[in-house]
Amino acid sequence: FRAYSHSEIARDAATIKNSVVMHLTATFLRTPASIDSTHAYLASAFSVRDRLLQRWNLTNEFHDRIGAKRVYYMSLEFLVGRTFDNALLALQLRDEYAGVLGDVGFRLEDVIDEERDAALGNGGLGRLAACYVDSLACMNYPGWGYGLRYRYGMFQQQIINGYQVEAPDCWLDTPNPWEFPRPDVTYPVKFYGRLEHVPGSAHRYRWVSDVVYDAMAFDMPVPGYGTTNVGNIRLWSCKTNGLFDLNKFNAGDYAGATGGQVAAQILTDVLYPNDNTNEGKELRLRQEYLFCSATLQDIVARFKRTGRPLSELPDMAAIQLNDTHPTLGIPELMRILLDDEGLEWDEAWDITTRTFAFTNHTVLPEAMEKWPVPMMDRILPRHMGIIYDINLFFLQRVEKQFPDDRGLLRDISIIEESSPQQVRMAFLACVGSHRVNGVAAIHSDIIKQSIFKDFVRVMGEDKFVNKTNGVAPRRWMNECNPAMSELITEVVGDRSWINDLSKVRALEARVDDEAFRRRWWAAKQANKRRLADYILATTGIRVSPDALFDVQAKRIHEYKRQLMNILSVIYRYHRLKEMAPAERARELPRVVVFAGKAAAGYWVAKQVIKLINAVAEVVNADDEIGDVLKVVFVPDYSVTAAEHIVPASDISQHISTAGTEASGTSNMKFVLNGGIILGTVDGANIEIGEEVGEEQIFFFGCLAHEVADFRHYLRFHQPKPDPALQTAFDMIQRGTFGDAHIFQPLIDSILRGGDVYLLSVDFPSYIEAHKAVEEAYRHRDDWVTKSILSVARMAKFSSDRAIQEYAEEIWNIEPVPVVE
Ligand code: 26W
Repeated sequence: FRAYSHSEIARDAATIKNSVVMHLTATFLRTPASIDSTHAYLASAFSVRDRLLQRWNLTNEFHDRIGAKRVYYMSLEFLVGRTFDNALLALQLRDEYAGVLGDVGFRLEDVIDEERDAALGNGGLGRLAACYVDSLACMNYPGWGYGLRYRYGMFQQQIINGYQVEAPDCWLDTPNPWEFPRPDVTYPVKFYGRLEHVPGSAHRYRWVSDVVYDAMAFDMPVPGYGTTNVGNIRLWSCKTNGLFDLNKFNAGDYAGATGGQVAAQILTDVLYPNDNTNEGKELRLRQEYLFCSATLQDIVARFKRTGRPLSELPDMAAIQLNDTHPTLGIPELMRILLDDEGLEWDEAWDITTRTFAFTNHTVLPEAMEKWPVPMMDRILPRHMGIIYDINLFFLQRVEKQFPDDRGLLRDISIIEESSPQQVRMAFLACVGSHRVNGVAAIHSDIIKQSIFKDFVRVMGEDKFVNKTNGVAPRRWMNECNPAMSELITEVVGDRSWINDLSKVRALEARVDDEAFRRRWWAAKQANKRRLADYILATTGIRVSPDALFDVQAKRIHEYKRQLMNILSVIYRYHRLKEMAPAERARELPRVVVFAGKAAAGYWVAKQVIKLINAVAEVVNADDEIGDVLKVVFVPDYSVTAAEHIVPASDISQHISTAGTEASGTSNMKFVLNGGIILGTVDGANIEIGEEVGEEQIFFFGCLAHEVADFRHYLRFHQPKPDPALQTAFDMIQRGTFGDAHIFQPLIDSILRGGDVYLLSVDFPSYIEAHKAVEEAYRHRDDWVTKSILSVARMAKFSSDRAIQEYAEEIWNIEPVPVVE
């Protein structure tokens, strides 16, 4: 028993080898003679998982024993990626496993490549959730993530004939060593039905329904680097053991017999692949409710085991809502407290608002979640009633504060008076939380002036705070960039910087050390060669590692302006074609890398992918151009792909229209890996510029406060493209990249669609900024200085800093290192 109840982990080669062979034979029915790469991975992963388990139990028993307050990070998305390498590094077992695997003829890198990403997220919001649980674990904060265990994660992107084609991500077809099924942790979740008022009570109802699904827990351990602490993400899967209809089966209706089960399983079958667009689909609402109900039942059950009175729930639990997607947690907690626990409204509401806090991640109007009242009333009649009451009491309060302001009541109401009426989830989240935060300084200001303007008047400014995003240095430096990490470790003197990023400041002292600078450059070159290999393997395109690597990797969206990027590439191609060969030979060779997925139903975004691939095909085949310009679309962008791409960039583009990108997090990752940003004055770019210094970042474009006027002007006037932009249009329209008419809608979005994202406005300064980048890159010495100084000054953007701010200013929780 002792082996599984203490934090010490066996590290000697013999014990590791034994445990790997044990899993190979006993878990996978293979022998050392019949081992392949897949089973080398599975057996090693299971052996590492045993070691994690041991600490998982210690951690959670310890937190229970000391009665620690926990934070629960509720998110419909956790974009974790791979776990094996991350766990090896966290447990400091990487060399040991490399040795054992080497003995049986496998390279650790190849074995690592056998793992499939856990791609349970779309992009920024989902990856942020994964970085945050990583930080919680590393910093010894008691806390769990809660989410859904989708059977199909983010779709796989294939590029066929230049177009994106989606294929399902069947990530669970192979055994998943990183989850623990918990059939004993299963909760019933109701849908539809009717209400019965409980006589003699004011706010108590019985909700009667035949449609009851089961949500079953799966736990994913989150390895804490260099600490005993192991975090957890608890994911719910929907099942329905009760719903197999034996009567129908006996009558020969086999499809009917399993119909109920199928209807339930659908709830956790797929991740909605939308980033920033709310589709308003009924299945999504049911998904969200299944998630919220199971999570709140679990949190309340755990709290009740402490024996404390419910009034103390906010002293034991803080719940963070990752955008509005889990907002039904608010009326669900109210339902539990009122109907199941018999509390009075005021006490239940006080407990609820002191428990919840809410993060907003976007200001795009099309992303705002709204649910039609009739739909909500049908699926969740009790919650609709609770929301009406929440709104009633809230509006009564507003009315008292601002008598006779009908406009204000209409604008601030949780129920939008449209037909049909809609529940505004952001407003519900705001009313039901004690703190609302944005994810970068500019974004937190913007939400106070736009979507939550009226709430600032009513509830005061202090409720609205900023928590600038951060990223985990474990994955986004130490794991993905070993070459640079070794250099940092050497300068710092040890590996302590991985859990305390403030230590990277020490790099500044080495910025003039010639030998060090050469090794810094060499590390970047090595990463570029590795990416060049990856590009060759995934696209068949050969690129030179000596070129400038210019990267834009993120979801494809009009506001992120990949279109502006590819139009500038077209213009560059035109200029190169106009040059004499001798002049062309003096140009700075450049590899322009794109990567990213478009939502399956987002037609314009998919046309942009087609345009990028069409341009790539022509440019890359042009012998006159050769290595001076290469264009690459790396397919199937993922966390793992990012781990190849991010460390290899010289310049990365974060070029959203000012005021549209809430924060961005890949901007932080690229700079933490010694890359320089070409970006707009938007999101976290601004704070990155403040930290690293204006010399180290290339800004261009209009400012957020200028956007409204430009948009207004462009609603009534056709934009006048500058000569460079016109040149790019002309080339497309001449058919240089194939059928011109398929790209005309993209041009029209600028010329006839009001140019909502202001490409025509920013294009000239964008081209100028590219020239400045080129000029700077030619001065290699200055460039290396920029790169080193940037990394040295990026400590703020560790997710550890972000989590500490949340812990101290919102959650009121403390780190508690596990003591045996
Ligand atoms: C309901 C449909 C839907 C799905 C996802 C709406 C909105 C979303 C997310 C909020 C989109 C998202 O990932 N937002 C990104 O969040 C990151 C983490 O805070 C920010 O860095 C990005 O700027 C923001 O776009």
